[in-house]
Amino acid sequence: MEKLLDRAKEVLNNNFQQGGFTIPSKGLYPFQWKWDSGFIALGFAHYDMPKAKTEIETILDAQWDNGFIPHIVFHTESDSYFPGADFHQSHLHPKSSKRYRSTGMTQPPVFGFVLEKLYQIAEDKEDILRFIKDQIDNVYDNHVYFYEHRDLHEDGLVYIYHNWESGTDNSPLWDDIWETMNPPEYHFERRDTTHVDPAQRPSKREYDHYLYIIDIAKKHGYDDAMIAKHSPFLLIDPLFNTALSKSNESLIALYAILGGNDEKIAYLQEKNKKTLSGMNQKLFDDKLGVYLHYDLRNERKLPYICSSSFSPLFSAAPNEERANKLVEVMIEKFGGDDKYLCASFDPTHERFNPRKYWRGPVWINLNWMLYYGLKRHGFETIANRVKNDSLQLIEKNGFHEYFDCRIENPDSEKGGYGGDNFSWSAALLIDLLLNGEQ
Ligand code: 9WN
Repeated sequence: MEKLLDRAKEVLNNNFQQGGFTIPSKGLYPFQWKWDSGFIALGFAHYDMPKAKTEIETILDAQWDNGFIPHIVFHTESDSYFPGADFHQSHLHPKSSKRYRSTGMTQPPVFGFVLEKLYQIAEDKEDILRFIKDQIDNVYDNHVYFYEHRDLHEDGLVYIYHNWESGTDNSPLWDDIWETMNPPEYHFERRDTTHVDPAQRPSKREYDHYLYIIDIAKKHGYDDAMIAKHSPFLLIDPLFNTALSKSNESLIALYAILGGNDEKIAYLQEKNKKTLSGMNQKLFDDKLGVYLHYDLRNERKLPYICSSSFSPLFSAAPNEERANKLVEVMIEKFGGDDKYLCASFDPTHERFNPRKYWRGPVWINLNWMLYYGLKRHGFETIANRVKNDSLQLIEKNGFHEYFDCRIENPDSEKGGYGGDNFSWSAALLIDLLLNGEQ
């Protein structure tokens, strides 16, 4: 394990850039991504706290004046990624950053719980508290942004307007949304498929849908209210709301340690209560026994089980009965003896594809959340299985972006897919190895 740890550090160190940020994977993802940078900071925190701080400072420096944090910050002019800054045109929003070009969409709000983890990991508590004091209001402002601009029905549930906001970017769930759309054929040069086997990435037609939603948002200058009116993709995602709730909890805990922030604590407590009851009322499905995605545009639940369906374990949402049910479904459908936990999509479903991006493979960041979530709700044995499966997958295949969940893979020897030397696989392995016992 010592060797694996060294290799993980090497991956992170090599992906760290002069500009004070870390790319997810060379060539494939040459900029700074929002939720990646949170996970990356957790890895650095274990052996190079200054880099962990820099990672967070840099991404928060690109925050907009309305509290929004974009999903990609284009620090450089690299043309190895499409769609880049010229396509996204973040300047169309009047409150966008004047210093950085970015996208006009976001990703799951991880920075609250990332700051709390940094606090737990740090040896010098005074030093890390000074850092947290400097940064925490930016994260708080981001939560206020979500509750003021993305909580359509004021039920504490915030929406996403693009599949790339979910982080689980071409989940088979979105197929149901694509069926409601008919975007034009775009002419563009894909860059991802020059780095990765196209069989492991989304199709050209799927990209047409992705680009079309961005064009609609651009037409409205990335105005939230107009997007909520016009985007064909408007969803409540259990993973996104779980991250928000867990981060609310962490901000409350950190503000309490810092002292003198009663109003902010009261705001977060009130909102968090709503988010948790919203998740239980609107997203939990008694028949399937998991949390589902809710399609706001078409007013329906999407009846599919994916790794995000179990992610509320990471929060306080499930009571004992619901937590038991979640674990039962996870083991029954995703956890057979022939599989590593936890596939990103229901392996018993016809839309499951073990090699393609978010349509089946195991992702280490979801496993990381499930590991801590299972522990939180008292499922030690399964939590340890998720941890060991993650370590084994990396040990066997390297620091890939995603992994085949089949232990005996009939297709090939290879069980690691997508980008290689992938930063969050390395960062979260470091945390699982060094911090996983806490
Ligand atoms: C689009 C960077 C990102 C992750 C996402 C993952 C993938 C991008 C892409 O890579 O998405 O954001 O081009 O496919 O799905 O979760 O943040 O690692």
